Amino acid sequence: MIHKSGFVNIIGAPNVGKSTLMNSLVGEKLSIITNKPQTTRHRILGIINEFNFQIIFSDTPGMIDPIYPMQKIMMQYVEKSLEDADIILLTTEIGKFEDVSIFNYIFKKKNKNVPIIILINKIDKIEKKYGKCSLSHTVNYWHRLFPDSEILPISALKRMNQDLLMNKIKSLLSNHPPYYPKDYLTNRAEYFFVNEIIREKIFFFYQKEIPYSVEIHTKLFQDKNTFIDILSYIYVERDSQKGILIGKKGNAIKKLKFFSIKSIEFFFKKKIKLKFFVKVCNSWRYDYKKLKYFGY
Ligand SMILES: Nc1nc2c(ncn2[C@@H]2O[C@H](COP(=O)(O)OP(=O)(O)O)[C@@H](O)[C@H]2O)c(=O)[nH]1
Ligand SMILES: [Mg+2]
Repeated sequence: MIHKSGFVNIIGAPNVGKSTLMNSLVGEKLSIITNKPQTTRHRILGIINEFNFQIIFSDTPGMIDPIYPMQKIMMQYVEKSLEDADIILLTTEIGKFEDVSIFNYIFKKKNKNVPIIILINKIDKIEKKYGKCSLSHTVNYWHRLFPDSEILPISALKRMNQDLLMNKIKSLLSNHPPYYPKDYLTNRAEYFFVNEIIREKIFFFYQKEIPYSVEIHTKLFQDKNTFIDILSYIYVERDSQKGILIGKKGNAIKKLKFFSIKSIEFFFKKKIKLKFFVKVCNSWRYDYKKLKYFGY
């Protein structure tokens, strides 16, 4: 039997729908999604296994010009995923015309023969907001930048053209044995998803710099048969942020806990006991040592 396998890496600007796309392709919510940029901080693998193929998707942080150390590390993940890709899904959205310097960068970093598929996402918005001509505008713009690449309009949210995309990917895969055991869905451990789910809730419930200043570190994840016992530390960068996170009479953190539990229970399909500790870790985003401690 011929087995095909390969790394399909999703890259693109912040907020274009990379995480939504990976989750919808894999059929599991592995990556968190918010309407704010720079939600995804790590590279996350999502694996599809069939008897004759294995596709390893990578969701990556949005491409930006990095300013502080955490962003620099985030961009190293993007760089790495340009280097090890077998297929690149360069994702953008309808009506978006990005800076050309990004593409020069992609060409410089990627391997010569690696095909790029350009995905123009969010085409479900055509009728409502943009009108049909905007799609042809966007397609033309990308075609000029990448004349050799296939361009596919999709909607990750509404799963439009997903079959077309999957067929295209399969046709480009090379013969190769599986890279991961065939029951693997991701490269991440359970506590990683706990961290990410809590972080997603923080993006929803808190404003301004709070979500960007927060890091979660799950110290305990113990499956006790009838429930899972979890202890998560929430780190903020300053004392004042600790107050905001906890809120008046602890109301804010109670709400955070309630909705985190709901989502974690949904993810693991099991009852959860969750405990939070809020701690201050001064300016951790700017400190390579602390970033390393947090797994960056
Ligand atoms: N209308 C529409 N919205 C989408 C689509 N895909 C993603 N979004 C929204 O775009 C926002 C950013 O999505 P996300 O997957 O987090 O983008 P990422 O930063 O590129 O990973 C979220 O509010 C998504 O719900 C789509 O196909 N159509
Ligand atoms: Mg993302």
